[in-house]
Amino acid sequence: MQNSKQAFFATVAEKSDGASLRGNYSDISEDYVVQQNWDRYTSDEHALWRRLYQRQAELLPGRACDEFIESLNALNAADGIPRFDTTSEALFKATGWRIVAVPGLIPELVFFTHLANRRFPVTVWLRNPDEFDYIVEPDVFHDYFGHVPLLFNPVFADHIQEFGKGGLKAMQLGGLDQLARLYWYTIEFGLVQGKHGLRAYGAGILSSGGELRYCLEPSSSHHIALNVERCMRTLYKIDSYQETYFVIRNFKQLFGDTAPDFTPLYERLKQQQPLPANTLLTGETELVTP
Ligand code: HBI
Ligand code: FE
Repeated sequence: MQNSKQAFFATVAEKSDGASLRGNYSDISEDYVVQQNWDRYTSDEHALWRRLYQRQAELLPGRACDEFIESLNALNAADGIPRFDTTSEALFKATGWRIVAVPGLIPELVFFTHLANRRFPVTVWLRNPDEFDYIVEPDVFHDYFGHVPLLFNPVFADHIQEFGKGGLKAMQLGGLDQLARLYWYTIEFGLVQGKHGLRAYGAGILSSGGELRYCLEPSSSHHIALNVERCMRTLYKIDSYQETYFVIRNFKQLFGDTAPDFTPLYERLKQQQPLPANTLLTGETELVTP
């Protein structure tokens, strides 16, 4: 599955018209930034946003980390698709980040360059009603509801910028596959130790009705402490719940663990077979027991 994801992004890079993707990539600029055109959203789209928001908001207590819930509430984004420029003003004051509107998935190089410059790409289109429970490509609900709130947290915001810089480096070192796994298992599907138990901080979980329930329940999925090298070896599937969840103690750990130069790590990983998504290695302790 990992290669199909890589091929998928390579397709975006090759076909700049992005014909295979939902968004409108015609006459796209170098940085893939477009206008949000907020006035073009229909009342049906705002109503669908409200339904998506309401469904997730009811699930957050006891499942999402405190930092996410606090930031989300401050965004007042429940009533309809938010205006990115209004959010950007508040976000810039909080942590120096801005939102940039994009037509959908964009090539790695462009994506990481935005992150390295404290610009978070947010897709402008909203899913169809029949995609209420699952969507393959990130839409505005996944990107805004899932990713934007934690950009108000200073430690997390610094981490995402470092991640962007790390992505550019990984592309030079041939470590993109490994770094994409780290991104997947932390920024998209990561869990953190909360005061009262494990909590979700990954955007892919927080924007998913099903996985936000599933990820904390005892199941056949593993819940193990994050080890960056182990995580970078672990394959993932893009169309099912995670078979392994990696758990951090706090955002400082995430920032600290990803600060070192990964060059030697990429070299070691190139010599090793990737691990299937459902691997549990000897010595690894399950943090959620049935
Ligand atoms: N483009 N718009 C957008 N959003 C993403 O999350 C994204 C992307 N392009 C590349 C990419 N993610 C991956 O390289 C990362 O998930 C590692
Ligand atoms: Fe995402």
